[in-house]
Amino acid sequence: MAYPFPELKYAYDALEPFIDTKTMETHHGKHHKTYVDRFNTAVASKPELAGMSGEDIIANIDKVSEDVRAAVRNNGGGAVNHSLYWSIMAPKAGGEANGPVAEAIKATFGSFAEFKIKFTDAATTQFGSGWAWLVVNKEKKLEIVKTANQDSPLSAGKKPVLLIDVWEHAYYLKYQNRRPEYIEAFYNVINWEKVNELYLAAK
Ligand code: MN3
Repeated sequence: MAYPFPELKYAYDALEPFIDTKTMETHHGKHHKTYVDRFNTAVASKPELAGMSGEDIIANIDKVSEDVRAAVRNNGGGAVNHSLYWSIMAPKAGGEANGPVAEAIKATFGSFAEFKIKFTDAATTQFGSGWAWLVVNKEKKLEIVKTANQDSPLSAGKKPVLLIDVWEHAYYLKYQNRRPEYIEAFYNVINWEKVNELYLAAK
């Protein structure tokens, strides 16, 4: 198995002015590339993991042999999380949710505005490096969770449909310490079409 380093479906400058070109270049071309390379190195010596997708490995992290588990958790998580993060963003996107996931958001949180408050709060209050997520949990309900470092809700049996990277490398070049401004900007680039696709698959 070799976990793929995905091409972006948009140019590095396509998410301007919300996510800046330099951040995209470094984040995708350097940070993500490094996670993918280190993940592939970590699993190369484990034939039992060959044929499993990166997502399956992260979902079954407890079964990964202990000598490589930390490397797989951190770098495999970094590989899988970033691939998903790029896919749920797009140029000329954002705004309020639409489609089936919008119905589920309304049913779960009361309104899109209430969801936005709660998701923003999770992203703002994740202490240090990590992610905030909208997931479909084991009861098939939407839930907002946050994780530290490169941990994924997949490891807890939850299916991500939306995620925001709140590591400083995701925003520091443009926003410095102003994480809330980056989070607010992120809502302008959410690819709700992809989020709907993930939601329907998770249900
Ligand atoms: Mn990142």
